[in-house]
Amino acid sequence: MDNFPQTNSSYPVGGGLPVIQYWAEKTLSPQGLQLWQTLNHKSACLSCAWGTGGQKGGFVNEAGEYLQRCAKSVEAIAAELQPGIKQDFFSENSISELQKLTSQECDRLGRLSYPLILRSGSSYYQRISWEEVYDIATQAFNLPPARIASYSSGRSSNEAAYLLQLFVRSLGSNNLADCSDLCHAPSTVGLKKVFGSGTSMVSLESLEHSDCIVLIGSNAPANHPRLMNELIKLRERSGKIIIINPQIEIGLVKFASPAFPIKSLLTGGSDISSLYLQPTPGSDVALFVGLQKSLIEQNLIKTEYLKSYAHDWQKVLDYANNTSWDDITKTCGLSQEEITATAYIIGKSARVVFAWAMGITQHANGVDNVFSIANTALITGNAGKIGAGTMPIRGHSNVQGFGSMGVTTNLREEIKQALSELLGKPLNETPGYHTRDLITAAELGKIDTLFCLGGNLYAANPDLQQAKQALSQIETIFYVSTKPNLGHFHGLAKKQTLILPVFNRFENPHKTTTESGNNFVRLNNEGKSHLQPPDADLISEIELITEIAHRLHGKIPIDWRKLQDTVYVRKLIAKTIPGYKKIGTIDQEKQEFIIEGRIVDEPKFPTSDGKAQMFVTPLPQLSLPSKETFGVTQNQPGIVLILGTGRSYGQHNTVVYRNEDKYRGMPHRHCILMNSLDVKKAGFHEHQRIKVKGDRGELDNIEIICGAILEGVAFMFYPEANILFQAKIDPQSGTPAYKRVPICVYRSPL
Ligand SMILES: Nc1nc2c(c(=O)[nH]1)N[C@H]1C(S)=C(S)[C@@H](COP(=O)(O)OP(=O)(O)OC[C@H]3O[C@@H](n4cnc5c(=O)[nH]c(N)nc54)[C@H](O)[C@@H]3O)O[C@H]1N2
Ligand SMILES: Nc1nc2c(c(=O)[nH]1)N[C@H]1C(S)=C(S)[C@@H](COP(=O)(O)OP(=O)(O)OC[C@H]3O[C@@H](n4cnc5c(=O)[nH]c(N)nc54)[C@H](O)[C@@H]3O)O[C@H]1N2
Ligand code: SF4
Ligand SMILES: [Mo]
Repeated sequence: MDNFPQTNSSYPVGGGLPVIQYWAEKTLSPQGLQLWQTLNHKSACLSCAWGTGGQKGGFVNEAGEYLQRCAKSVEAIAAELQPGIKQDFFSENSISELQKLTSQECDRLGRLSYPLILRSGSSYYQRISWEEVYDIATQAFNLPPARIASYSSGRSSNEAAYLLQLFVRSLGSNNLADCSDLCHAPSTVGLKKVFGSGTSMVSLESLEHSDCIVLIGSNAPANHPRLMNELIKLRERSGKIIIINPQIEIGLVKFASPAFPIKSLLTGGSDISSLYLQPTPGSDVALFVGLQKSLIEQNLIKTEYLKSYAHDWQKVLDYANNTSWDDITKTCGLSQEEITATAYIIGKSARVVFAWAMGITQHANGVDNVFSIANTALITGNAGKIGAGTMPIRGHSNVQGFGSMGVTTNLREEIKQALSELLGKPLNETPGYHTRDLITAAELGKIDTLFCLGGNLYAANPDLQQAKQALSQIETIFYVSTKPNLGHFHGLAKKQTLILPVFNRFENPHKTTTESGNNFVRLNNEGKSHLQPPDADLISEIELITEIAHRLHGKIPIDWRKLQDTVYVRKLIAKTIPGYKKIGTIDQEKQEFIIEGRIVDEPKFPTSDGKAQMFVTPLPQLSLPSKETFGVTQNQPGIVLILGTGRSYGQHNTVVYRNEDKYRGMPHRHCILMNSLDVKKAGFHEHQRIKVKGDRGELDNIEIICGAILEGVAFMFYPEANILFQAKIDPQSGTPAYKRVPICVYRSPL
């Protein structure tokens, strides 16, 4: 039943040669020695949340397996090891010059190494001292709590995250927007409702016992490369891999991993997909309801399990039974036969893991997508046993830690209680702004001070024009960062914009911790930066947050300066964060650990009565606007398509490292990947330059590339594509539908 789709990529397998070339180039470069030292530093990989490194050494995962760092990790470290930006750079380049830089050019300026300010009326960022920064901060945070907000990205440590939320909450604000609002919020919201915990219930060890993985809306070869080793091992033990993705990602068909060098050399890589399904973007609920219907029809459901361990399962089964095959197949574009064959594999497998990423969450019905996956896991008895369960594949290397530490607008009751005891007062009950609400509030002039702990709030949002306008209504913005990005030059505040340089994970003068997507907490050793005084003047994130807090509150209700020693922060975390008790002794014992209560290997879930709660997931009503809606006439060459935006193989989120994407055959950033039938239908040809229009903006001179993508669907890179559209927002999670954007690809009349 293996089906191996074909692609037009110049690389017939994912991974392989380009990855090895990149390793060789980087590690043999003049920077090579430093790179090797950093790779061996005892700290977690900076890049993705799969998690590698820590106390066992830079190349080891939590199972103790060696050779676990991928080229993405090298890419991230190499960028951090760049020299500091020269003293005179900012006095020689005005803001309008800086605004001409691309994402890649911003990153290549080098490391930020001294504090900068851009005052209204001035055209230049100027160096200032930390004393001046603290003076400005003391004034900027001395305002009504509703007018203060933070945004964060998941690269910083648990300790910094904990202090950030403690500081913001101590001011009386709950406005803790986070990049996870744009990312896995639907997984957190959905899984919490179903199973009582918003994270993966599968550990790496448990994953190694699975005999079937359903991988949905994830481009793991690019974004979580070491997950590919688990997929290869699963195929080697005769397990099945079902891929659900409208686009054929070459590395999901065949992948050459450096962890399996002989196999890669002899066979050119390992087979990944046993079955590759290409549903219409945004239709996964229909596919999963179809799978449920077919499982019922094939008598492959576990009724006794449902009776014992789940609520409302009958409603879910009734809904699947009563939904017609016609509605299901028309919505998702897959045939009944394909769905039946897939249901058979799932139903006959002993231990199935359902894993997903942005193809599931970044939709107007992202939470429903997650519910429909969880329902399918439950009706086949695949939740609450070793080798099975639900596994959201998280993004940034510590994004999950940020959530655990309480950087969220949906704070768990236990944490709320513990924090109010710590702060000696009840927490403010006014709901906080998540990222999209923050943009709206800022646009309405409701925010005066914004503290960004990492990230790129400007370029990560849909509708860049709106983001820029919204940020320009804020009086003061602090960008706490390691390297310059588009946001620093386009997301400017009304009165003053500050860029504050900080050490990264392997440079901090104290130990920190991070949490992987598999719920494993790693300890990061102290390090040293290559950026040294007098040119460089960086501090740690911990020092920055605690010093501002100290200037505002002194020792009330806690001694903020004492918290500059992260041992004390860990003591507070151990006391106030559920499942994190072991962090209290990690300094003495160096014992990294799996967070208590997260891995579920018996069908007793962390809900109030131990049972899972199932939810009916209505089929989405999917439609596309006409050409005329975009102002393009019927007789003009062009076509309306569903655009999915995402990452190339050479970028980390809004930061571009390399222009080309060899695996998809896209030679630069200004390409659109289309199905060749659509290209023909529209009256175009491959490599033609066309216009792409969304509901908010237009990009011109975009090159058409034909690729293995479903008919009617197109793919472009973010953040550039964020100029085009105002995304729909999932009402249950606040996450934008970046993966289903109506666009018109057209050409002006000659
Ligand atoms: N190297 C590198 N690593 C990264 C990142 C990076 O930028 N670079 N970013 C990190 C972060 S923050 C995140 S969140 C993750 C992102 O990791 P991914 O989620 O893997 O990244 P995306 O590029 O958003 O790709 C999502 C996949 O979903 C598919 N898809 C699109 N629409 C649909 C749909 O409707 N249904 C289904 N089933 N599939 C769909 C797309 O074709 C694509 O293959 O990676 C993390 N790791
Ligand atoms: N169209 C479209 N838009 C999207 C997405 C999509 O798929 N399509 N994906 C969304 C997703 S999943 C996410 S997570 C967001 C990403 O949104 P963000 O997390 O906001 O953006 P990043 O590009 O990861 O942020 C990069 C910056 O972080 C800073 N940084 C790096 N390391 C550190 C550190 O250790 N400390 C500090 N303080 N700063 C550091 C650097 O200055 C770097 O420039 O984008 C979202 N936007
Ligand atoms: S898979 Fe992720 S965590 Fe592991 S080395 Fe690669 S980027 Fe780092
Ligand atoms: Mo993300």
